[in-house]
Amino acid sequence: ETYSDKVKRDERFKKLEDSDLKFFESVLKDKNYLITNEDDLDFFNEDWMRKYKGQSKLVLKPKTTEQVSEILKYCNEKKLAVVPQGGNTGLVGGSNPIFDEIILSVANLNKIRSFDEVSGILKSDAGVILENADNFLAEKGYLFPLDLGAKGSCHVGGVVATNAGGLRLLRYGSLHGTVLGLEAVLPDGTIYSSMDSLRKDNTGYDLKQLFIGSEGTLGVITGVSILCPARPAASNVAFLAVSSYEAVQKVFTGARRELSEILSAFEFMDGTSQELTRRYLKLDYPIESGDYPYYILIETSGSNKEHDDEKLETFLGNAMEEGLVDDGVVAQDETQLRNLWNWRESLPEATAHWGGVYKYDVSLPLKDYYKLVEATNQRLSERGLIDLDDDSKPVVEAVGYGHLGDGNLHLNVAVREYNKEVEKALEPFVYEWIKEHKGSISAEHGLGFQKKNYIGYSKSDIEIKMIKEIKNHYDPNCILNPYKYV
Ligand code: FAD
Ligand code: 2HG
Ligand code: ZN
Repeated sequence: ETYSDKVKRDERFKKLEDSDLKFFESVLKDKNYLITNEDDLDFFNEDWMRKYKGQSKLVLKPKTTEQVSEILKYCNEKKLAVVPQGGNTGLVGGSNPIFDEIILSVANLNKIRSFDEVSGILKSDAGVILENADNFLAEKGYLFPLDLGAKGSCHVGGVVATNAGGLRLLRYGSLHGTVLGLEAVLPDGTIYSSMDSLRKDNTGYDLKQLFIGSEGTLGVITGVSILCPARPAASNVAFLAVSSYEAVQKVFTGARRELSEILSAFEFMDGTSQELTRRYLKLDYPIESGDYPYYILIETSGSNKEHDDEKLETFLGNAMEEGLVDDGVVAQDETQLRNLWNWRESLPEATAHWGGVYKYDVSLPLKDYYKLVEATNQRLSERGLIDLDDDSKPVVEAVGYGHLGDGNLHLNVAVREYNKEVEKALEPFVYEWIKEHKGSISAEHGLGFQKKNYIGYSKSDIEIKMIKEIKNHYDPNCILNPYKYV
């Protein structure tokens, strides 16, 4: 994408000069912590989907919170725009510059600070990779209360900045509940810290909440304190084929009732998302009889394998008997369990590798959850834009999957190339449809650059005004992540 038709560079921002580079070198004390080489800059300028690309000439990789503070203070005084970046796995173009903003990567803030084995409180630098944090916790018998397909690259700070939801929100809740404290640097260099907060603390405004989901627009998160649950000793995964959306909803209510406290994930996938995954991974369907309109992945996590197995068996037996589930597999060992999760976690790649993808990350009341995929397919068919096997059509497939247990659908329109006609067919149609059905235009990925003009579909004028007031108070020069949703 080019941005010239969407947004203009704000000329209040200063352009980078040699004197600025000299200052940053003096702060970071090592040339390796500044990236200025064109080839190396590419990774930071471009997003995971290769959809958004900026032209930053500088990446800064500080090692300490104090260095972040010195950098921001200077940028604020000089009016140099800055994009905070974590693992760069965000899906809304929020982590990349639009023009020549400086990229402030927290990747070198990568130490676990402490872990309390009694309370389960983990204190970590923001740049620790999620999977590394979870592996550290695994050794102590604990679990990071969030898991997602990008765990090998995304950061603890990045997921907090986006308020990512992921695969087990159903069980462990949102980061708004599990994050106990944060350390963040404000645009003027002030270091805010609530890292020592305990589980309960009703002493005025809960300021950390402002940063959770702020998408790098209010401050740079440098530390996270988070409450971690005990790692479940027993896990089960079942992969089920279902013939109607009506039955999917019944399986969900049944799972909540019968699996109750051991239910830890309830993931939905439509048949066409499976077909794209099959073609992408070049593997057979997990369920040999293949080709059903809907699939569900259910995970249980508990402390007693026998008890969990029995509960799951009874639940699945009942669902089969009632004709809700047509076929299914239950992982028999750790490898099969991992394979079923890998299949599910490959969906974002499977929809993105055809040339491009339009992603819509939506919250909807469950009764309307899948209707959006049907309405989108109908619209693209009416316009003659879609065909799985005809390479002359721009759209490969419009598929739906997501965290049904949280009412979160991922509508993915896989395209052979980014195409204005397809974009016009999709937007604002999708956003209008969501608003009409009382949904949210972003359940978990945020607004970033992609949805900057659409916030009004999910927030009222008063809410938008309050958001702008907070932004203007803490970042009056608007140096942090400009051109994005605020
Ligand atoms: P980045 O992509 O680098 O940044 C994301 C945003 O946060 C940007 O606006 C950036 O400016 C800001 N930011 C990053 N770090 C900081 C910081 N330290 N301080 C201030 N601002 C910061 N999301 C879900 O919610 N659920 C999923 O299940 C899920 N699965 C995914 C699967 C795949 C394969 C991929 C590629 C992405 C997935 N995502 C999912 C998207 C999700 O937003 C990111 O993976 C994650 O939240 C971003 O973390 P990150 O460290 O890569 O942040
Ligand atoms: C997931 O649930 C992620 O896998 C990505 O949130 C969703 O690809 C998407 O649209
Ligand atoms: Zn998701």
